[in-house]
Amino acid sequence: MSRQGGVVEINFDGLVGPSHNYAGLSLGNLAATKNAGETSFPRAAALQGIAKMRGNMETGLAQGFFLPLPRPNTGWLEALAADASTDAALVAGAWSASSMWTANAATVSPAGDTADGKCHLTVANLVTMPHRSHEWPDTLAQLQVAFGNKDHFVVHGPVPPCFGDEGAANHMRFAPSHAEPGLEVFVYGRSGGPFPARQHEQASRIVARSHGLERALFVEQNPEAIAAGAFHNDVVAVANEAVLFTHELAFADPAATYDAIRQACPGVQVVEVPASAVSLADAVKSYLFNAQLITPPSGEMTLVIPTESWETPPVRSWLEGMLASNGPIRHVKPVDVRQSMANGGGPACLRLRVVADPATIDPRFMLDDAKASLIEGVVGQYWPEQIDPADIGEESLAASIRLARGKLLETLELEALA
Ligand code: SUG
Repeated sequence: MSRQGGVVEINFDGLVGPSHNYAGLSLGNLAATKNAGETSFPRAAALQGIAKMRGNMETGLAQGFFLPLPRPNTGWLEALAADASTDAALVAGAWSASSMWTANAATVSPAGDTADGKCHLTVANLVTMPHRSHEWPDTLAQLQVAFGNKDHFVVHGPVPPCFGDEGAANHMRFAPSHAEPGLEVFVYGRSGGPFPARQHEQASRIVARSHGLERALFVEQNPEAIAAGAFHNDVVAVANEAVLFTHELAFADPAATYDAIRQACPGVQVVEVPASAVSLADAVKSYLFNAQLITPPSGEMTLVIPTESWETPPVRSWLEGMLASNGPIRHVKPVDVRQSMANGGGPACLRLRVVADPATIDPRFMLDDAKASLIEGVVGQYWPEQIDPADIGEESLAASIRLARGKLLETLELEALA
């Protein structure tokens, strides 16, 4: 499908913010917990993310981006009556750059799937994790600008807070091709052993109803997968057009899930990785399924995986076998997003998919080579090189983080979102 004109899939990546750090705030996210207290490298993190976007643009895909949110969020800390003397974790939460994982920004239903023929977006409330629960107001403000064209988009506020909603990370879409009407599959959790099930069934149903979906399915995540560290379904499964790439243990009832998908969307092919080839532990550690499964204009479906997957021997041998077979996934492309990976965010976490005509989106949120270079320039000059978790809360660092974001907004002519 051509990049110019018409309805295509656009990946909106989160630019990694200048406060990127390893505070270990996400219970159930094994990488984030393991790396708690490590020194982070915000500048390198942001450049890795931009390099990933450039790689996808080179294959001919349309690319957009979202801005980092204002951090530290002092208004949130004031509302909680918290400071470093009372609760260091809340202070770290106010500094978190977690909005970079835009798969959690919103749930998106393309125009072809909805009753009113418009593309609907619901900002995710992210209520399960305190450090993520204050993202939505600023994310919503951004969505309202980027998708402000009311002839084509409807932007919804969050699902009421008693129901946890994590956005597109627990949502898949199947269609013969992106521009055609599709089936939307919402994956919710009921229990996750020692870890929280972040996506609630009611939240999924509320989103589906308010988007006016013609075809929707609701399926349960395997509690064993959540307990193994798959805090979002996109850690164990990914869909693209008529292909589901999934771990055998992703869903509570895999056979019934595949059948229901195939029944509602005939022609779907399931590429299932058995636990005997890649254990759940290796799937979570390597983030094999947190890949971007993309269809470049060549039509040859490509799996954009984190380097860590390629370096995990059972995963690599499974992928090599897959490539040698005649399956629907024709290419595998490793990318280095190590800074994000160390917080449990792979290539798929870093992007929100929107199926729409790029011409209907505010052009300030669309990326091309020249703009990528401009952003790299601002990152190179203003993003902190490193952050030690002990620096969190320091006023001089806060000032440089604010300055960095301000310079980015100025460069992109998006000061209105200051
Ligand atoms: O919510 N990590 C994020 C990672 C999100 C990944 N997204 C998807 N799977 N779509 C999270 O757990 C770590 C931040 C910290 O611990 O400081 C964090 O928020």
